[in-house]
This record gives sequence, structure tokens and C-alpha cells, in this order.
Amino acid sequence: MDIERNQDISSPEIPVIDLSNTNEELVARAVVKASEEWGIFQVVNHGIPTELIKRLQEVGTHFFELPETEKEAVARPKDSMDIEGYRTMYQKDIGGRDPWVDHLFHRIWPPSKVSYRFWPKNPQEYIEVNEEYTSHIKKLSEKIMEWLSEGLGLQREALKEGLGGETVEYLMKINYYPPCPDSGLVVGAPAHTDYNGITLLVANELLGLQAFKDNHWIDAKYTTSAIIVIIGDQFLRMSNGKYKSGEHRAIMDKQKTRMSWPVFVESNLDHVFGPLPELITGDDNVPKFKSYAYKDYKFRKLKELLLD
Ligand SMILES: O=C(O)CCC(=O)C(=O)O
Repeated sequence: MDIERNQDISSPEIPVIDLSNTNEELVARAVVKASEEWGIFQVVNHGIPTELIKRLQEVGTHFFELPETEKEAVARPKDSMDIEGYRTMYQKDIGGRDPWVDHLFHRIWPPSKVSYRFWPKNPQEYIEVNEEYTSHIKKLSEKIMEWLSEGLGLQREALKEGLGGETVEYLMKINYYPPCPDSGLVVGAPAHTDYNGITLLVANELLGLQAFKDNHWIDAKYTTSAIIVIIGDQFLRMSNGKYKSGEHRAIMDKQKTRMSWPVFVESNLDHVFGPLPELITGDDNVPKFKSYAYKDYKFRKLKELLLD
């Protein structure tokens, strides 16, 4: 099967929402609508300095261009049960095609969960830049969560609290997809929805991320300094199905290296989540999903076990 871009010129585009609009109610409504209909959207004028995003990309790119032996200094230990660390995935096979991506995972929040042994030491500014980005991305994700909570008719803090409040974790991932002349043989990131609550992603200027909507794969068009927001399974379930968990995939570029920096906002593994109890009132609002400890949810989904 060849992975091609959608050529249908009449297909709609992933919504782009300008957060600098002074009418906050309008912005909130656009965020809620995009989350209901798409489960994925882009935000611009979000308050994170363009220069900082550029630096984040520079330090990440610098790390991935180091010799393999240097990258191995922050490798995920072979016997680790956790996700943190650098990993190359050139070999593993998915449905007959090889995923062709290297990646690095490290938690960036809360401070008690940050393990600097998995943060690159080269370049030297890596830590400082990532810490600065963390404080911005946390603020932005909390703002979006507030709008989404109000869109459910709930208090602003409802989704953050339902995700675990102060125990919510932020996980940085860097994807490094080398150029690939034949997209039929390899896949960047296969079609999936994210496990977590919400993901905020920046990518370099190459097209690659696609969202699945109405039977089409639709490109996330590159917009300078935009952040792509993806609603994950946790928010689908916590909203009792009101918000969509955005199905997406990443395809490779034929000539150039594509990179992306998603930050996953998620519960800690022991936290139990499910439809928010405030939404389950009256006979019309039965829970559409079971509650799970996040670790059980992840395990069941990974192993393709029954979930409801
Ligand atoms: O590279 C991208 O744009 C998407 C990455 C992604 O979906 C993932 O890492 O889970």
C-alpha cells in the first residue's frame, strides 16, 4: 500500500485558531467546536515566542545529528519498563512496513518526575531551552483545558482535575524521520489516536502530519510558529464522547528529514480516569465508557485488548 497525500481539493482543512482574538468567548467556542468535530486543530498567536520554538527545534536537531555513540548516552536502558530515553526504531516491523523513526522521550513536568539523565547534555543549552518551553507549553495547555472544561458546561479546572490535577505529567517526545524515497516501504508514525488527554506539537516546515476526517487523510498545513493540538483518548472518555480523539499519522518526506516535537499531557500511571462524574447526571447522561487506571488503559490499548 502506498501512502499518498489526499489530492481531493474540496476537502476541508484542519481548523486554525487565532488565540490573539480579544473576544475570548469566540476563541473558546472555536476550540470547543474543533475538538468536537476534528479532535485536532492548530493554534497561532498563542503567546509562545517564535524565537523560543526556533531554539527548541535547533537544540533538538543538534542532538539528533550527533554521532550515534553520543546519542546512546541518553539511551533508554534495555531492561527499562519506562518510556524515557533515546531509541532508534529502524528495524521493527509494523504490518509489513518498517517504521522509520528515531525518537527521544523525557518528562518535563512535574519537577519530581524529571530525570535529567535522559535530557541531552549536548548542546549545552538543551536543558535551559526545554525548561523555558515547558513553562510556556504548560500555561497554553492549561488555558485550552479551561476552555474545553467550560465547553462541557463545567468549572474551568474540571478537565485538569479529572486528569490528576497537580500530578498531571508532561512528556516531551522528539521524532526524527529521515528522508525516504519510497513511502510504500516505511511509515513514520502509523495511524493512531493518542492515549493521553491532550498533545501539543510543533514540527519543522515539512508536511507530514495528517488527520483522518470523513474518510480522507488531510495534511496539517505548515504555518509558522503554529502549535498543533491533538485531543487524545483520555479527553474523549472524560468528556463522555463529546470531544473527539483525533486520528492522525505521520508520513515521511522523500528528500528531507522531518522532525516533530509533541508534548503529551497525561495522567500519572496510577490515576483512575473515566467520564467526569459531573457529566453523568440524569437519565440521559449514562457513562459511555468505563473508568480505568491510566496504566491499565495503556496496557489494554497497546495489547489490543477489549476496552469500553
Ligand atoms: O510526527 C508527527 O507529526 C506525529 C507524531 C505522532 O503522532 C507521535 O509521535 O505519536
